[in-house]
Amino acid sequence: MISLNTFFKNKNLLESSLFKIIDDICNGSKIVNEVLLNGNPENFKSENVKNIQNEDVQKLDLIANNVFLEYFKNNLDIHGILSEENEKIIEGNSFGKYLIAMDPLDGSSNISVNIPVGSIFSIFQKKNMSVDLCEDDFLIKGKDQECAAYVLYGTSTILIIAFNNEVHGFTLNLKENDFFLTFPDLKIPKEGNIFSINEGNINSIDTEIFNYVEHCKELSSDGKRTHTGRFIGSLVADFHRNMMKGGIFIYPKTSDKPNGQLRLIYECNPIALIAEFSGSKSSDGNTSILEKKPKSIHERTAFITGSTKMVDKLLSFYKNE
Ligand code: FDP
Ligand code: ZN
Repeated sequence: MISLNTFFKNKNLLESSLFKIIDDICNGSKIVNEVLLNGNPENFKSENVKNIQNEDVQKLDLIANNVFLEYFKNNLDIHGILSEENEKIIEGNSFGKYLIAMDPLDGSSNISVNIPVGSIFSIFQKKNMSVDLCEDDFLIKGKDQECAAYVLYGTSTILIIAFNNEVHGFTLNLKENDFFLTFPDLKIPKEGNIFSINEGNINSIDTEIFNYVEHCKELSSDGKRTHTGRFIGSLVADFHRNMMKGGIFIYPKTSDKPNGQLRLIYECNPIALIAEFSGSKSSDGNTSILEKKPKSIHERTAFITGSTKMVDKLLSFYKNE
C-alpha cells in the first residue's frame, strides 16, 4: 500500500509547499472525521445563526472551519485564506506564496440526518507579492488554480487531489491513521447514465436544462429507462459518485437563486479542476467554469459538470434554441 507521504516522496514533492498544504488538509480532515464518528449529538445541532449567505450555520460547520483554519494559519507558506464561513478573508503569513479557498463542511444541511458531507479546497499562488493581501487576490479564474482537493466523509473517508493534470484518490485507514492510494489516476467515464439535479427547482430553471432533464427521462424503444436520477444534496458526494460511475451534476439558476446556489471560488472551481484533470469539463451553461473571472469572493454560479458526453449533450440544448 502506498501512503500519501510515499506517493509524494516518489514524485520528489515531499519537501514542497504544496505537499505541506495537502498534509494540513489531511491532518484537519482526520480531526473532522473523528468528530463526525464520535457522534456526540451536541455537535450535530444548528447554531441557530445564519452565515453571510443567509444559510443556517451548523455546529459542525464551525468546528470544521476552526480545525482547518488553525492548520492553515500555522503554515508559513499560506498568505491568506478565504472560507465559506467567514465574511472577510483571513491573513496568514505575509511571506507565504499560497492562497487557499475552502468550504470546510459542504452539504451541512445533511449533517443531522447522517448523510455524507465533504470539505473542498482550492489552492493557488498569490499573483502579486508586492501588494498587501486583499480580496482581489482571490478573484482568479479557476484555470489558475495549482491544486484542488476534496475530502468525502462517507462510507469511508476519501481524499481526492488534482494537480499536474492528474487526479488521485486516497482512503483513510483508521488503524494506521493515514491516507493510502486507492484510486490512482482517476478518469471520469466519458459517458454515463446518472443525472443529479434538485427536481424541486424544475419549474424555475432554464428551458434548456428542463429539456435536457426531459431527455434523460425518455424511455428506450423497448420501454426501459435510459437514465437514473440521484441527488444527495451534498455537492462533494454527488460529484464523487458521478466521477466514479459516470453521470452529470446540474445546479442551475433558479427563480429563488437567480445566480445559482453554489459558490464559484471554493465550491465550483476546485470541483471543476478535478473534473478537468480527470478528463471532463464544467460550464455555467454559457461559459466554462474555469474561465469565469469572479467579481466578489462569495459569488455564486450555475454549475454543470460530469461525464463529457453528457455535459456536451446538455450544452447542445443551449445551441438549439
Ligand atoms: P449545503 O447548502 O447543505 O452546504 O454547499 C451548498 C450545498 O449544500 C451543496 O452541497 C448541495 O449540492 C446544494 O447546496 C444543495 O442545495 P439544495 O438544497 O438547494 O438542493
Ligand atoms: Zn458547500
